[in-house]
Amino acid sequence: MSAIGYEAWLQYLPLAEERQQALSRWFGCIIATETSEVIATAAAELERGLGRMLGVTPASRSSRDNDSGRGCIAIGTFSGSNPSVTRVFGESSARLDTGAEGFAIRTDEASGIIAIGAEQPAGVLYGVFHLLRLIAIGASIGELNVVERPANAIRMMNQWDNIDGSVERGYAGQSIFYENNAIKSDLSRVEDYARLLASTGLNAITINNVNVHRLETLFITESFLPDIARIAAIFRRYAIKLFLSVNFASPIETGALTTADPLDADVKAWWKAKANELYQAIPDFGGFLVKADSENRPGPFTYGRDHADGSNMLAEALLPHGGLVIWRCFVYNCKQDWRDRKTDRARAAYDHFKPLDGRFMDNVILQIKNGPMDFQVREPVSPLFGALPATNCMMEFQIAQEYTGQARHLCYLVPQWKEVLDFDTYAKGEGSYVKHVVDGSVFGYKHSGFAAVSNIGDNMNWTGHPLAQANLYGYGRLAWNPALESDAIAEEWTRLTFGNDERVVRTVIGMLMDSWGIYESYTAPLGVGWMVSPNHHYGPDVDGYEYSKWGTYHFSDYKGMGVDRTLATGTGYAGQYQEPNASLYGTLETCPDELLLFFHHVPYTHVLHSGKTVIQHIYDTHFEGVERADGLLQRWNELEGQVAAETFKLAADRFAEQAEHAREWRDRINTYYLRKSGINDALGRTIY
Ligand code: GCV
Repeated sequence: MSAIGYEAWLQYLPLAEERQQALSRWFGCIIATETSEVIATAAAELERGLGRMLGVTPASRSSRDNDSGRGCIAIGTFSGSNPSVTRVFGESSARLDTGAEGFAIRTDEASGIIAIGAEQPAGVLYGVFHLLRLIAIGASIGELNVVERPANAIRMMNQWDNIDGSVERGYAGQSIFYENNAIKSDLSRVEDYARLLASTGLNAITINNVNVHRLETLFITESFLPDIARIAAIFRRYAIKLFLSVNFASPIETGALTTADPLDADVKAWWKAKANELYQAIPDFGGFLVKADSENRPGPFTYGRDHADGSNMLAEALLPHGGLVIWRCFVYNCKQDWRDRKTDRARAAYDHFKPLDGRFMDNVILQIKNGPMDFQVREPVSPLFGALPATNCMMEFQIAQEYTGQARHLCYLVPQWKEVLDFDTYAKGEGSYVKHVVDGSVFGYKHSGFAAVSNIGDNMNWTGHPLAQANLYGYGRLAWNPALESDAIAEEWTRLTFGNDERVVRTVIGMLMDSWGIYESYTAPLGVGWMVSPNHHYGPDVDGYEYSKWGTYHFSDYKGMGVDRTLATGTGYAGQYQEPNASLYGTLETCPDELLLFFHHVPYTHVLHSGKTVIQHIYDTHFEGVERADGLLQRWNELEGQVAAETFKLAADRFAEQAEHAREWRDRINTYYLRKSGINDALGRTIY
């Protein structure tokens, strides 16, 4: 029993004695002959992991000098200097489909070697984490013949950390990178974070908030670059490339120029010089992430230029160095008039970027949020996926639970992300799934992949809610392989974190898998979204954003609710999808229940496919949601004594808060709709 905390899923709990003995015959020594620092990281991880699980640390060898009398584990690149790796994979390594970053693991009974081989050191590191994971979850390793390669080339984390130590939408404490307007001098925690990320297969990180404020604008200047280079060096040891969010108005805000016009010759020259300086400090620098013309951030619109002009200018500067520009599509009018029912925030990303398809340079990638609004508990998939055949695209998820309970409610998001990834865009006929748009295969993108907003902070358990670690872990695993099932990922995480006690494992997986549905049932109904308190976004406030400028409305009146986004009578958003999705969503009769109010304004008496009226659905789900939130607390309480006391208490307090808070959601929403509609609950339950 150990606390879910700092070690997260890399606890390497000691195995049962019998298994330790059975395994020890394979681990007489660790043979790593190459000098690469990533391979050194991999070898150190093997020592640590095997040492803890087996109770004895295998000796390290830099050549095949096996005096242990037992088998050994050999790690290295296929073309490297490790003869044991070559012996096991032989000529066949050329035919192993590992790609640049994948790996192969093979057990060779004849030589007594388990070999981990890869094209590149990064693959060796991923292979080591994979083998340690197999051992920890109880898999057999006697006849391993594994070949894995990541589906996505870019597997990135986005930190929304600020130099003052705060984290935008952070629910797990302060930044691990910054404090008091400086980069921390002790970065040991950053190293431990790099290790966690690499263990799930991530290979890129942006270390500052996309809202780049005054001091963070200076990250690309000599005031900060030496410290940024220190951070890059840490991530490099874990095969993770460092990116920075940059301020589009940097030429002005650093005091160099009076314009940031992307077509201005001085501006172009300034960014080119900047890129040279950056690559001198960090030779493997990844590139820029840019939020422009969005939520009051500067951008090319100021100069009458468009987003292709803006991103291409930066891309030209980075091109000679192999750098990338990741340009966010979260661009919409945040000063909308709520009286105007034709302007639709959901349309904005597509309306801005679809006409620009084909105009972006090869080293620009558009980063698109999974839905058209903003990380709601339920929204449709962004219609931009599949609509940009000639522009590199990548996915943006949010691991931080901004609208899904803020690490106080349990909401395992992997099933939601899976639904997005498995959505068929029909971009090139049936089977053009989002996961294949973002892995680049549908349109043959040059660069593509995944990004997500992190959910970590300096809380000792990283994520605030101990079970929110499952989202961090699950994101990395999905970025590596979107075909993994949600429950399989939940099971891996649970076993790695809690050990292999079947009762604990089954209970935790069940709770994780039910949690998204539970959260959805007591919050905003049928895909309409929001209904949260303005600004901090925690807790219910049905009309909190109803008369605001943010473009997030539910339009409830005494007769009905929902947003008419049809082509015929509404904003036309449904028409941004390709057929058959456009008709599916645009037609009242075929629109799936869970998204009904996203696409249609209907009377409260409208009958859903489920057979219930909208109003009765609202009442029923909100009453059930509270019961099921109570159920989470009860299920957790049954694990008392089975889970480390500290973890048990931390989570129990949060489950109690969730159950209590679910009541607040239920009563506010049910009361609001009873008062608006005047229609009583068919079951006569208490509504205020
Ligand atoms: C980083 C939402 C969030 C903002 C966030 C923004 C974005 O609006 O509430 O905090 O800003 O999305 O993704 O840029």
